[in-house]
Amino acid sequence: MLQLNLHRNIMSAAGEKNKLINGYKHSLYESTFLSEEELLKTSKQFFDHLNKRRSVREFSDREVSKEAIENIIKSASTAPSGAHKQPWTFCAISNSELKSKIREAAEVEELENYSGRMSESWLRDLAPLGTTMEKPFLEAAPWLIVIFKKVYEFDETGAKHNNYYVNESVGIACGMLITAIHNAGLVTLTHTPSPMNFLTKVLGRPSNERPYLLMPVGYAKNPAYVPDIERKELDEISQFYE
Ligand code: IYR
Repeated sequence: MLQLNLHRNIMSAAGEKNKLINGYKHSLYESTFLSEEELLKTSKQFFDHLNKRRSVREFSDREVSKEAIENIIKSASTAPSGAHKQPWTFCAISNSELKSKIREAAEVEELENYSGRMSESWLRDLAPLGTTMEKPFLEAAPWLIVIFKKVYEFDETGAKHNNYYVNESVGIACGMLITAIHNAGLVTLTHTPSPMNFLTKVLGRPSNERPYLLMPVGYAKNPAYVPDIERKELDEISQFYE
């Protein structure tokens, strides 16, 4: 079997659209080869663009179309995942009643968090960001996206199969979601009401899904203010081994 496939690989000359590798169909990767000049230009432009992203807590009531949200979710779902299981569900909510229910339940948990569950040093660390137990953005933003991680899947017989590297996979997808939101000229913040099991209930999610993050999405209020904070310098966040 293996030999046969090796033979096939040799037979399929470089550049063919499709070929079998170990018996599995593979297709040609369409790579973009940039000149060094283009590489530096595009990587710098992308950094400058992403460096403008901020977590914004004040939203405009301007609507955002469902189609834009769909494109953003599709972008996030291009993320790599353990064994390509894509262990995520993005729940997009524009329904006002549901948003109010979510706000109400989130604030119940946040009241506990801010009045005892979080340590003094945690509260001190959050003080410059101005976060409180009040979460008006959960009603003000036109959309809430709640990301669920799928810890396991059911097969056709109903048997459970665990997914792999679920936190890593969903974390990467959320990073890409944030990037897509920013790229669309919209804003978000990562809201982590804790514990957030109430989201499973409010949204009627199945037993194999666990809430992972909640992101309000919309246009920033005009004007909106964000904390005056700095990002770490390259030499603080990287180490090169050449
Ligand atoms: N989950 C709370 C507290 C909170 C925690 C961290 I770490 C933040 O960076 C911001 C907030 C909240 O969402 O308010």
